[in-house]
Formats: sequence, structure tokens, C-alpha cells
Amino acid sequence: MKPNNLESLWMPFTPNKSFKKDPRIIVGAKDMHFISDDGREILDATAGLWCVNAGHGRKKIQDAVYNQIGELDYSPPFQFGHPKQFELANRLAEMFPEDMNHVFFSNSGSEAVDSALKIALAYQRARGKASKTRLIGRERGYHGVGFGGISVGGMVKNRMYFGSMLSGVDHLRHTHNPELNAFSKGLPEHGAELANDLERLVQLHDASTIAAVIVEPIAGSTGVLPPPKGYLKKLREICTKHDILLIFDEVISAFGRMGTPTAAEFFDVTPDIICCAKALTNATIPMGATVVQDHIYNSMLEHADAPIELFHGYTYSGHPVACAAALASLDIYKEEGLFESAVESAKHMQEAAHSLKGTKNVIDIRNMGLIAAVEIEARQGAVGSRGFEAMKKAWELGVMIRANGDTIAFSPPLIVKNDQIDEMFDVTKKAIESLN
Ligand code: PXG
Repeated sequence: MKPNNLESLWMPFTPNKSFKKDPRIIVGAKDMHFISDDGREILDATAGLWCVNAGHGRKKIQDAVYNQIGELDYSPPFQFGHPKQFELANRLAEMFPEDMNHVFFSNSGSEAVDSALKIALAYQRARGKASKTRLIGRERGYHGVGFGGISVGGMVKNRMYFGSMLSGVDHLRHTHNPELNAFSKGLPEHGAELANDLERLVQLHDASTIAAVIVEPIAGSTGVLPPPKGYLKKLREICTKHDILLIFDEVISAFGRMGTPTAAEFFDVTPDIICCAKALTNATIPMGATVVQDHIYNSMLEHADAPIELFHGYTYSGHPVACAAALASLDIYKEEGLFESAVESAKHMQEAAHSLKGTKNVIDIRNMGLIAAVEIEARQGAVGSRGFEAMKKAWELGVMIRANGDTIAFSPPLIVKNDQIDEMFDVTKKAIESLN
């Protein structure tokens, strides 16, 4: 099973040199576990990368994919349609907030974001507001790795190596405030007023130049930052007041992570556009989707200056095999009541996560829905080194955790059992305690 040469592959978001000296190779997966090349079962505390919400190796998805390849392996998405992409769009329209009834397919979260940003700009132009071209993101935001996504994103390393990116972008302040909010259980109390930062940007740029604001309802990659109570509602109000579109990047939060189909529903805040991907297909086949409110789609169709209303799309938009995987995944979520079980497991996970308070070097614990984070203090001059070592130690001890810098993130499949949650945090505690 061991590959004999690791040299040719350039691994993404990975320190290639150190990985290849001491590789972690995964050769199989079933339900809550990965199998490593030395035959160990590794508990998956991260649903892969926040995406395998129904657990690994699901037969129903396997069959759907297999059958789809036999029936229709591919059909061109431009000028032709196939039944499953319409069916999936309808299913998503049913699941997503009222008035969000139109779906544009892509192949990843990054593409779902780029599609959302392009739709926002084209929509403003189509309805005669062509001066609305500015895009507003937020510090510490993660919106994938396309040039659009890194431009509105707010993670320094993802931006600093890549030139000047898109012009006409600005950023809201992030909402992280450990002085006031450390060790909050669930949503932090302090910081709703940070949504007013959008008013500052409106004063600086004028609303007539701003097309859209994009935020993650809960920031994941930057180290799990749940929004302060009331923040998202306030942001929605300010966007509405200034005729600015609000985009929720729900690439990690959609499909049950909050116990609801979308975080928008959880927070009772309806954005104009939602980006999703990952758990849409249980990560079996890559797929992204950008779901828009009726007013956007209708306006584009009504005001288009060419028969093709949106000059955008991918060879694999609405790929039949991805659609089959998505439909099977949505069936599993529903039939097994996985969003509901996430609500129950989230209660146990909150307590298990916060039981690590007082562990050596732990400076904050955050949680919301079936997401938790344990932040350890960074070593002087070596930010991220403790997080990285904790991840490696946990792997040795049989649990896959994710280190975002020095924050350890937990986002298990929604099928997780309470004793597995306990194991995740017991092992993490041991891993943290083993570090100097
Ligand atoms: N938006 C958000 C909010 C994401 O979390 C993307 C867009 C991009 O999706 P694609 O499919 O293009 O990767 C993401 C991806 C982590 C981690 O460690 C998170 C992601 C990717 C890799 C690592 O938290 N999220």
C-alpha cells in the first residue's frame, strides 16, 4: 500500500519537505474512521475537511455514483440540460431560506465564491447600478483560493504572496475579542456593534460604489470564530439600508453543521446569496453551488442585454455524477435525521470541549453547532508550531484533528457518537499536554 516515491506530488497547503520525511498516508475510510497505511483506525474529528457530514464510505452514495456513470457520465452544461441538475436545484431551493430559489452550480467552495462575486457585480450592472463595483470582505475571512476569494478574504498568508489581487476591495474588522469573550459557550456576548464597521466603509466609499459584502456566518479556517450575538442581524440591516447585497459563505456551515440546512436559518438572517460546497455531496464528488434570491435571478433575466444572461459557467457545472452524489447525500441527511442528531451531539461536544479549560497552554475554547475549537498559546516566534505538533501527536494516538495555526478545530461527521466525542477530546488533551 505504501507509495514508493512521494517526490512528484506538490501537496496543497502542506509543508512538503517535512511531510515527505514523516508522511501520514490514508488508505481507507468507513463511517467515523480513516484507515492509515500502517493499518490503524483513526477517528475522524474533522469530517475530512469539514465535509464528510454523513460519515465515510456511504453505500447509498457509492451506488448513486456508480449507476450515474453507467446511465449518463457527462453532458455539456451550456445549451443542454440533464434531469438531475434540475432536480437537485429544486431540492436545494426547498431546503434553503424562502425566496432563495435559484441555484448556480460549480465544483468547489472557491468557485462557488467566485460565482457569487461575479453574480453580484453583474446583477448591480444589469439593474442600472453599474457604479456598485466594490466588494467588501472581512479580516480573517476565508473564501477559498481563487483571486476573488483571496481578495475578499482576510488571512494574511493566503494573500501576501499573490500580488495586488482584485482592486476595489475593502474589509470589515474581524469579530474576535478574547479579552471579553474567551471561553464563551456558544455565541459570544460582546461584539454585535462591530457590524457598524460597515457604516464606516459606507462613509469612506459611499454606498453607490459598493456591490456586496461577503462573510462566513461562522468563520472556520481562521480558527473558528462564532459571530457575536446579534452581529449578523445588524449586518443584514445595514446592507438592506444601503442597498448592498449580503453574501453568506456557507461552505462549511451548510448541510447540518449548525443542526439546520443553513446557518442562515439557524440565525434567522436571510442573505441575498449563499455559497455552499463540501457536504453538498458528502465530499464524495467535488461540487459547489451558489444559491440566490429570486430578485437577483429575475432581475438578471429581465434586464439582460444579451440572450445569455450570465457569461459565466464551468465545463463541470452541475456534473451528472456530482448531482447523483448530492441527491443521495441529501437523502441520507433526511432519512437518518442527521441534522437533528447534530443538535444533540453539539450539546455533548460543548461540554467535552470546555472540559479542556485549565489544560496546559489552553487560552480559549469556542464552540457553536457541531463545531468546537481549542486555542493553545503560540510559542514565541513560532506561531502554529504547537498546533502542528498537537495534530501530529493526535494522529499518533489515533485521532485526526485539524490545526489552524495554534487553534485545534473539531467538526466531526454528524453521525458521531458521544463516546467518540469524548475520545476526540481525551486524545487532544493528551496531545496538548505532551507539548513543551
Ligand atoms: N469558503 C469557506 C468558508 C471555506 O471554508 C472555501 C470557501 C473554499 O472551498 P474549496 O472547496 O475551494 O476548498 C472554504 C474551504 C480548514 C480548511 O482547515 C477549510 C477549508 C479548506 C481547507 C482547509 O479549516 N474550507
